[in-house]
Amino acid sequence: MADSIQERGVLPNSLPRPAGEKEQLLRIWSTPPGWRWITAVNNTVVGLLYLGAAFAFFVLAGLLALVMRTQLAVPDNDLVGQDLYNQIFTVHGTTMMFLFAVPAMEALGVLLLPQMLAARDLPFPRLSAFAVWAYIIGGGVFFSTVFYGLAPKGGWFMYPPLTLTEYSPGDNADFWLLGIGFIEISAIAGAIEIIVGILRTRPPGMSLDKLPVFGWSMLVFAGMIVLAFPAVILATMFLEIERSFGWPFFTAAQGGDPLLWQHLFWFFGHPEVYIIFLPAAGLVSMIVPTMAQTPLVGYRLIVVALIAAGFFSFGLWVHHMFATGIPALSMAFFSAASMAVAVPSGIQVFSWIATIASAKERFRLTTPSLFVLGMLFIFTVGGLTGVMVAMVPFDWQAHDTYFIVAHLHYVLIGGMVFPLFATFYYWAPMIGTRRLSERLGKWCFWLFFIGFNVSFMPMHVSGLLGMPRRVWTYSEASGWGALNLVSTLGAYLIGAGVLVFIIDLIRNFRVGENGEPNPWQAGTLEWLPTDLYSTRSIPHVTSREPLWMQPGLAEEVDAGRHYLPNAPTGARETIVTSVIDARPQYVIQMPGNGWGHLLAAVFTAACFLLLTIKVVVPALICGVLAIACCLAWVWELDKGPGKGPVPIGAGITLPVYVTGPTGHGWWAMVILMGVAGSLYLAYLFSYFYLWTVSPRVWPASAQSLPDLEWPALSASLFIAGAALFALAQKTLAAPGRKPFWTPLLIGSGALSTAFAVGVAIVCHWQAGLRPSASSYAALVYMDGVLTGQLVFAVLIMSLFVIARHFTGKLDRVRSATLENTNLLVYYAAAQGLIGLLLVHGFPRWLL
Ligand code: HEM
Ligand SMILES: [Cu+2]
Repeated sequence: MADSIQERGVLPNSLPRPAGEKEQLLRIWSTPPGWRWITAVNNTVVGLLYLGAAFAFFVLAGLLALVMRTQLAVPDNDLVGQDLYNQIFTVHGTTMMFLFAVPAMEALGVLLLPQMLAARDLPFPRLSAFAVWAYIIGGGVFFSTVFYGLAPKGGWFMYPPLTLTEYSPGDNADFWLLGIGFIEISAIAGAIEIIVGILRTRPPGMSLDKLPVFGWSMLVFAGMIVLAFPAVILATMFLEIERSFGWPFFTAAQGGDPLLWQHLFWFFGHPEVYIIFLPAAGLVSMIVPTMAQTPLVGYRLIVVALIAAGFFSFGLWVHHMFATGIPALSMAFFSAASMAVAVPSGIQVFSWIATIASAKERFRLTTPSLFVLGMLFIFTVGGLTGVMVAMVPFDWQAHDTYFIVAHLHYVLIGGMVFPLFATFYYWAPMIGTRRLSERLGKWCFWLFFIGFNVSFMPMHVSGLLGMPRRVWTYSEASGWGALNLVSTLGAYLIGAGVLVFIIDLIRNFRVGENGEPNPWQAGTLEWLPTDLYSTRSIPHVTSREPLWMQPGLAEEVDAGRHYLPNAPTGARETIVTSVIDARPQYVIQMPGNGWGHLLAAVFTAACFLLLTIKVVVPALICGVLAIACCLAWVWELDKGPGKGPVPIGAGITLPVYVTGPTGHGWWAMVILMGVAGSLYLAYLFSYFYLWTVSPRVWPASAQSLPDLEWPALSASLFIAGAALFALAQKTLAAPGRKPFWTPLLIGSGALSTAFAVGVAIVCHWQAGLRPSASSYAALVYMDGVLTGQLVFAVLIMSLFVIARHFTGKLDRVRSATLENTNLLVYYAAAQGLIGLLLVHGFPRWLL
């Protein structure tokens, strides 16, 4: 199709564009003036806010790092006491990992992807705006706990039993648990937006094979978030429930196991490192070709390496547990696997070097290039120490010493912070009117690079000399004083480098209309001339570097000569294309600015934070308000087919409303089910894991279990519920008609599903099982909790769909809302049935 459009000479469209078109686009996509910009949902505004917030958290956590380094500069220092030091390193680590690194990458996704895909926006702008506000509010409150002595002290990985109520009384640990659980939900919301955006809003012609590498890396990134974050969400649920209600998941005396936390945490925590690193690698793969003015060497190999690294990183979590006394065989396996994962990273490093070597003229040593080269050096050193600690005997030596602190900062700062600074310098002219200063940029780089090595290189040595991590002070006699002083001086050099960057930013960066459209002569679409509406028209893409291969494209696009040069429905919209080969499928109508998502974020954050300090009733009120705001916001989403098919240029006419598997909403729902599914898999893992650890608390005979009639009843109710919803879908009539049995079927389906969960829980209570009795009992009730929360969502969505029925917004054509509800119902029923099989069948059928 790509060629035929060009051959037919349809694009670029040579007819003059009608007057006023551009003004209309500007009006539709405008951001409200003054302080009301906070209601904006446009990715350009929200993405910048997101990135700004993430960077602010980097600076804040960096200041805490300086406090730590100052404390450690000389032996026997008493600048901060032990308790405060514990809070500071916990908040530093947690903020860097959860409030800076992951959000910064999501922010770049929200900010850069629409431009790289020449989409007017990603498909769920309000969802991203919601996620951003939730993160800013929740993160801000979490960070501020360090000023009130309320901050957690258990380290960023919060190992129990240290973090159980016995050893961590007070609310400090709860702030970590609820704060982080909540921020992860916002990360997942962002990941859904990114996946659907990359798969469905690419410009016509940009088949997956032509997707910019950053797009690929974000796809892997978001997919990994969907798979990995639920494990830690489940772990935080376990720990919070154990702290609040005493269900023993981690207390060994009652059949729990602190190692369960470690498994769940590192099943997330190891991939987390790649979640942070892979998008950064994607960014480097965009910058290097531009600076070398030549296509990336081995595009396909890089894509395979990204996917492979993402995939294998899930198999490596146990290497964080070599010192816990796990079986030797599994140590051998995970040790080998950990060394093997160096291969995909190596492929990427070699491909960048090859690209630099094959530069047409000379590789341009700009500030972004310097940061990329700095990254190559630092990250490689971190990778080498990584291979060292992947070896079990060495790990036993170095575990929990400053060697690990050095290693992890080499990997994280080399792998992520340097690419991020390269990104700032490289993409600033795309967003603002000016480039950042090359002169100040070089100062920033050298201060940062030298400071980093001065600070962290000596930590390898102090670690090997035995200095443990997470100590607030050490004695003169240890002989670590000189090394620590050097480390501290280095840290201040880093601080100076960051300061230079901030000064540069203030002096040279202005947000607004584009100045130089393509200052680095890059080949990808984000360097097309843009405005608030993104590009003036959406180009037809025929190569991986369209700006290099399709001369004149920028002018054509800016003159409105490609797709969708106007706003045919009079509102925000963009083209949705097919997943593999990006054929235009329909025009998506997108929401504009509004308050709903913002208030929803405020109330959600308030609900979680009030729960943390156990102010239950106001928390519940905020919860209800949050749900109400969400409903008000989604009410407008299903706009219906009212506007009819519209022409988008090149003789193509597209519908503005689709349902079923073509629709973007359906995709989001399916990914959400993936999230729920990985959460449940983590639960299944926990169930069998604790059974193998402490079979003694598992029932010894079928007598202590409820009779089989109960699960049978529950199962039939689940099945009936799903069937009633399926039937309701069938009763949908032609527009304008409202058959009375539709709401009846939906309502009874929802009740049936709710009773199913109720029966499953009640029968255990009847049989005398109490959740705080043993880890077995706690897990049984946990199944009810997990399916129960899905059913809670089903109940709310059912009321919503019924309301739509009565207001005439639900019929055979306009059925997306019910369709999505049904997907959730089917999923909930399936999970419910698996749960019944698990808790009633196992270990009954083994007895
Ligand atoms: C910018 C300069 C930075 C400096 C000077 C610095 C310094 C430190 C120091 C001294 C510790 C050790 C605390 C202890 O064990 O007593 C630490 C821990 C840590 N840092 Fe950094 N850091 C920096 C940046 C980062 C970045 C960018 C990240 C992640 C993206 C990060 C993640 C962590 C983590 C996860 C820990 C472990 C916390 C724990 O043990 O619970 N740091 N940092
Ligand atoms: Cu790891």
